Amino acid sequence: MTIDRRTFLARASAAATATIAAPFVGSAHAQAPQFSFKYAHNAPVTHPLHIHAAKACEQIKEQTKGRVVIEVFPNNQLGGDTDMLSQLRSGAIHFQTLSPLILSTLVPAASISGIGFAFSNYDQVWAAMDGELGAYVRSAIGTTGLVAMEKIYDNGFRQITTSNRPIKTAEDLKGLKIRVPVSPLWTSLFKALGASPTGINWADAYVAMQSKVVDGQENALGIVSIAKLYEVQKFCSETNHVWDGIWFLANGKAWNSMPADLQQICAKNFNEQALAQRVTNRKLNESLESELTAKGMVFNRPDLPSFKKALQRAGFYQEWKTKYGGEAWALLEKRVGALA
Ligand code: X2X
Repeated sequence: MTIDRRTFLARASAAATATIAAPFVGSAHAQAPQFSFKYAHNAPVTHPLHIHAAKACEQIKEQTKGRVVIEVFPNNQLGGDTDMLSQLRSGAIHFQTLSPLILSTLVPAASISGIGFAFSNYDQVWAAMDGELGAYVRSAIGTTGLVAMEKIYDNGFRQITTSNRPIKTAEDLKGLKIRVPVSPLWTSLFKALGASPTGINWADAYVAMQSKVVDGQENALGIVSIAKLYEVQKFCSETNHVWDGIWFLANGKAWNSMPADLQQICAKNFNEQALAQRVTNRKLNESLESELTAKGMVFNRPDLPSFKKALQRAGFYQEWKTKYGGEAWALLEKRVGALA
């Protein structure tokens, strides 16, 4: 039997409703939770994002003595990233973890942390995201009815993989059919580099590579390994072209339905696990080159200045500086130096 996506989603959401109702019909001793929330995300269950976020949810249940119960739907069970974002806005789900670049389809300012070749190391990243730039973006998120937790999780520095050729200089990107997440900035970045990008949700990315709709993609090595992209990709070029984070987002109405003491317990656990996840995730990303080489991937270290020069020539930085505005751009450049 085959199940189409719509049927699958309908079943998944019926199952979700049933699970949420369960405590009410359970043993006489079981306290019904006061707040039953759904949290959905795109990561496989072995990814550090899931492991740490699920731990935060368990601890929240424990520390609120069962008053707040958050059920986790990993691995795109409730749809792709942009579908989940719609559900988060409507209140069909209550929490989502999401890349700032994809969030920019709703909050344009959010993608600023993903400007190509901006951050060169994690010290710069955390100084910006735990500092003024992060605060600027969180306040923009707040104006849309969503709430972002203070500490952003780490997806990592992204690398380009392809099935057909190593990317050694910006020239090698010319005409490359590459999958990028659904985000105007990502599409703009790869167009400016001469590639031919297509925005595809992560939920559909593997199939796009397998069926050769695209020849390449870009992601941190943790995802490349966990999603077994080595089955459909051969070359890995260590461009580190974009640092990508993962905001922990709440539907504002659901969040504000909780009294302050419960909000505090939730925020504390989400933020503490973010700090722990940053460590786990970085170790994972930095440890995978030899494992992926053993699986058949061929690594190379590209000529990075050629990419930044190509972007400057294409007017990429100037264009995005105008879009974000001088205030936001100054907060970024304060941490990474002059870009344009
Ligand atoms: O969609 C992607 O490539 C991923 C998994 O890295 C994100 O979550 C942005």
